[in-house]
Amino acid sequence: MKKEEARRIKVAHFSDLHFSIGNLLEAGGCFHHAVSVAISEGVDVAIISGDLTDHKQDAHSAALHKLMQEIRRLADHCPVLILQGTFLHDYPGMLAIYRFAGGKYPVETVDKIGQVALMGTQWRFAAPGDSLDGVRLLVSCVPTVNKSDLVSSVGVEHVAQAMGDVLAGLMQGVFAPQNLAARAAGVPTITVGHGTVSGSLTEHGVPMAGKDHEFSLGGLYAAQSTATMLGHIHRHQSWEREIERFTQRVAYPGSIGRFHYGEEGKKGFLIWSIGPRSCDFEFHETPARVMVDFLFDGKPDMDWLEQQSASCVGSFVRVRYSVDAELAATVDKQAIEQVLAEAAEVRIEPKLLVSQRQRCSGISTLPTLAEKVEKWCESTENEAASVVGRVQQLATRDAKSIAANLIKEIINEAQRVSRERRDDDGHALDRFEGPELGIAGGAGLAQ
Ligand SMILES: [Mn+2]
Repeated sequence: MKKEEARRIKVAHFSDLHFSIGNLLEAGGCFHHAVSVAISEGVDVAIISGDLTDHKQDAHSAALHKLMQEIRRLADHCPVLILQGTFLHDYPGMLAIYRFAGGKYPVETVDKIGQVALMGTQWRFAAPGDSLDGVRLLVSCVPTVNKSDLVSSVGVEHVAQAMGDVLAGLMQGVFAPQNLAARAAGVPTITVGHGTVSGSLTEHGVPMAGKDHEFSLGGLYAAQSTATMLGHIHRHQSWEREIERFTQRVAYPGSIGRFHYGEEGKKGFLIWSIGPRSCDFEFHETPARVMVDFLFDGKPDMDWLEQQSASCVGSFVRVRYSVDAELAATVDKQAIEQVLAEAAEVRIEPKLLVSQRQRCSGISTLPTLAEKVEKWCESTENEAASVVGRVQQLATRDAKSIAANLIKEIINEAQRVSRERRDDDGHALDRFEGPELGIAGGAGLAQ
């Protein structure tokens, strides 16, 4: 047990920083806070599991400058390991520049599958079967894998499945033997990956079902590392398994800040404590912005919005509503902004419902209303015989006489049906009269 305690290592795990000019305040503030906490907690190592930037950044971008400053602060405190995230975010080749952040300790970047060992305070790439002498920590890395490499070998239709199989095979076949050796030698082990675990939940609460994802929990556990640190999904979540006093944990810290409306849950990062046979982590919340979503089915209810305004001070508020296109102009967007004037941002997103119209060519050239209605009936599959008559009634008679006429029609129809049944069945349906239809007083209206 003493040996286990002696070999424990404290690791800060950050992910999905998404630095960009648009995200600068959020990413900058949250990551600065996280780095400060990690330093004051005295972590031995820092790992960033991908998506450091939101997209390709110019070398002189203020966002990249701020990110490099924070990596430098980390590297002045401990060794740093950075994993390739989604290519759209960590643009191919961008990772290499983080090594030049400077600092007392090395910053290593990994964009290929493989293992990295921490010797003292230096990172070394490790091959299967390498000696574990002097190794403080063994990290198996599964960065974003280029799917196009797989397409050529297995064909497009098998790529999704093949990806999972290839990675699971890799973890079990290549990483596991070295991790088991490390466990026997008392060396803590980590797997770092960027991708989706089947069955995980997105930040919007959507379960990622199916098998076309990079990772399965079983595949990750099969790597036999103690801690599995993941990036890609922006919602914090974790899993654990204990077999024969060997505890494995898998966790996403989630994104460092809140970058989109509708993202649920707290934002933060993890500080792990990892031994050769067990691990644990603590979630540390970052001061991510508060984003509020209001959704109206129809025009926004201004009185209700006014009641909410006090709780929206300093928040990012999105107001969404769906109205008929004809009514769009009647929604006063300025009034919404005024009601929520103390919010940090108000985003108004109308959804216009466009009514479906069917063309009825030639209708405008017909001389009389009756003919127009008849044409309309044809193209909308209505019964012209009854509709045209009704339209003529509308034009020539008053409401009371139209109603009386209708009631008379209904009674006549009911009596006709009743007579027919009597003829058919040979006996009377004695209660099938006017009053049964709820129009007892109707006769009084008849002319
Ligand atoms: Mn991401």
